[in-house]
Amino acid sequence: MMDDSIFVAGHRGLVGSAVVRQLQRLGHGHIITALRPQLDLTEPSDVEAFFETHKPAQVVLAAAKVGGILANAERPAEFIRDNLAIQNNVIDACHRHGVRKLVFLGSSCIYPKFAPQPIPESALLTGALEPTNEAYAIAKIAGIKMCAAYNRQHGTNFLSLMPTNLYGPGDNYDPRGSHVLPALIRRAHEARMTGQSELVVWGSGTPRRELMHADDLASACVFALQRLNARDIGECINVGTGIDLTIREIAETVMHAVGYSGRIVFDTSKPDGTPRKVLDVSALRALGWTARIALPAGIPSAYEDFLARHAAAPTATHNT
Ligand code: GFB
Repeated sequence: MMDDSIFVAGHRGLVGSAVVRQLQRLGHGHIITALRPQLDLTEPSDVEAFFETHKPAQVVLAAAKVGGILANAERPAEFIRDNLAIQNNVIDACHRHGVRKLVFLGSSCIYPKFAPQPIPESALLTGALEPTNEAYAIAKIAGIKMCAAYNRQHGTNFLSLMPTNLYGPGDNYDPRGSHVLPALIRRAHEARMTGQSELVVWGSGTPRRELMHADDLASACVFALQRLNARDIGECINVGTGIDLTIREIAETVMHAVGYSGRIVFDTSKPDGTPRKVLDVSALRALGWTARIALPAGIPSAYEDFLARHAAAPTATHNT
């Protein structure tokens, strides 16, 4: 694997940048990346020309249109259109250009809103989805099924990894578009800097979320590149910590890391989303991989990244 060329699609995003860092740490010498002006992954002809030129041996598809609960709820058309286009183009190109292994990344929101907890992979397509992110989830489910169909019909080795909610360096801190952890880091920071007595937290504070550092997902991606094959797993495999907290507890953990000690107030005009979605991570653990970065240890590095790079300029949500 270390000699293969690896195309990391979405290398400027939270996940892709972590995968590149991990590969570089391991001394991998042939990492292929492309910036959006040179390669628009939603354009079939761009993707075709890129694969023809670079002929990657392996691919990590970390490019996706992603966002938090509000972005998903407000712009479902963009989430389903862009994600279907990106994955259709890349998955098909991987087959036509003989890519040895593809790691496709989905999300824990592919599972039904009221799935058994912790959620096993077998819960896929057993119930209705959470409405706030249904469009995104349908696109990701289509990606899983497309990889499985190609494996079945063409004998490809396309693996679908389903990570839980992620955070870390390179995150999106846009107040309306971001996921909960970067949103709270930013808001707690601003509350501290401006001496506010209250921190606004969306929803009721009772939903539970499992949060994993992007470096842990990157380590799982490298593990998959090195050690996993599609025939050894089902149609998808969960990647998470197996531990979740309430939104209130997550807010308190962020406040501690940021050094802010005001009062939490809940804005119940904002959606709660799925009540709980902690992943059953026993399948990947049995194959030899576990997450290592506990939330209290991971948040300070995310906060440092926010201070260094994002305090003034929010990143775009489209990570291609
Ligand atoms: O990370 P998040 O936006 O998305 O988290 P999901 C939403 C939860 O955090 C809800 C609460 O319970 C919100 O009420 N929350 C509290 C906040 N304060 C905030 C805040 O300031 N910003 C945000 N964003 N939430 C995502 C999907 O669902 O899960 C994506 O939207 C993706 O498609 C991801 O699948 C894994 O966890 O609800």
